[in-house]
Amino acid sequence: MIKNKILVTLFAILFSLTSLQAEGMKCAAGKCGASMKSSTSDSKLLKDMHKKDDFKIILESKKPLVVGNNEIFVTLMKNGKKVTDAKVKIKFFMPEMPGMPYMEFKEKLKKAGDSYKANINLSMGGTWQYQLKFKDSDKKVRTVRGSVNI
Ligand SMILES: [Cu+2]
Repeated sequence: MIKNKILVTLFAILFSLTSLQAEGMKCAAGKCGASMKSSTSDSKLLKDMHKKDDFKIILESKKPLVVGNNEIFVTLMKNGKKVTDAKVKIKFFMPEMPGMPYMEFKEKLKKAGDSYKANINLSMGGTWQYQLKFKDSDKKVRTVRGSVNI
């Protein structure tokens, strides 16, 4: 049991380090996720933009994020065109903290017009990290990471 706990903690640390690194790289390239958040960030509206290979990935919510259920939308663009036939999934997770186990919520997104939609349940306030994976017709799985605060 203790061994399991240590493993989970190690994974949590690894995940945080990986996302920190990704964040740093984005910022270094002058495409800092934070700077792209508009002045609405106070109201906790999600609006994150990522770039990966030829893809531009936009995550957004139409309502402020809350503890509980949230609808989020993902739009994939490739060379300025919307990609509407990809497989997209997302995982929100919070590392283990004192008195609180590791938590995660996973969901496959469904098509919603030219975008994709997911219903995400965030069970507590704080910082949630996310990992979005998508697979286009070239079958390659691409991953982007970020975080939200609620
Ligand atoms: Cu927590």
